[in-house]
Amino acid sequence: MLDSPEIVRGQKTRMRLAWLGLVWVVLCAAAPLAAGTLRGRVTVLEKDGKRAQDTDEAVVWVEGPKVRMRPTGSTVTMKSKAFVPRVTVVSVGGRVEFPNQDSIFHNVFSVSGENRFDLELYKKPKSGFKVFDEPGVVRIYCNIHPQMSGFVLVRDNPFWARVSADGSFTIPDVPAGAWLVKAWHERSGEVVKELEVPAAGLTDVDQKLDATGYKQVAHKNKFGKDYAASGVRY
Ligand SMILES: [Cu+2]
Repeated sequence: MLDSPEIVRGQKTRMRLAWLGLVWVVLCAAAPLAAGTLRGRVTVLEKDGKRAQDTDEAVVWVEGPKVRMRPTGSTVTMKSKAFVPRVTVVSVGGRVEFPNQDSIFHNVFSVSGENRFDLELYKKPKSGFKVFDEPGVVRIYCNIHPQMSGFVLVRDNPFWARVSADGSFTIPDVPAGAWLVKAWHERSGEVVKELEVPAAGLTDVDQKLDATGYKQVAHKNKFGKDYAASGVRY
């Protein structure tokens, strides 16, 4: 028995839909996420009008894109009464180890908002760690030696880069979209640019950081007191 014209039409429509569905699935699997590379240059300007010698301690990052990522940590060594490296970048959930390689006590701590912590006193060969759960700029100090200071930058996506000594930076695979691009150096603070990042990326993301107004001020110890007044000696 022959099918009626309505049944044939219905079968054809179903087949066409099935084909369209298949084409859609193949296209989705084949098309990479639209993402491009951000390139640019950071200039840190000092009081004397010259460029900073430590431009490589500046960091550029993209705020906005949400991606799943495995936490990445780092190590900051306390060595010769200094944090090495002075500036570290980790992801949210990243663990930072703080080994003390000096034969004297150090006490790394921070009072930076939700990321505050205090690892108390230890010396070589002991180590301590902190897991950073909030994005932001975390200032780290030693409660014994006021001259020891450093920074942990906690980011909630992988789209960041340390700036090279010549000021250049490259952030690959930034998803296309409208994002905030921030550049930071400890003596200038942040500058923000709102950028529309196309799938082809951008090559001229230049940022000027003004460190001309920077003044070094004494910070407090973990008790919120002046170091000299605390009476702590080790
Ligand atoms: Cu110390």
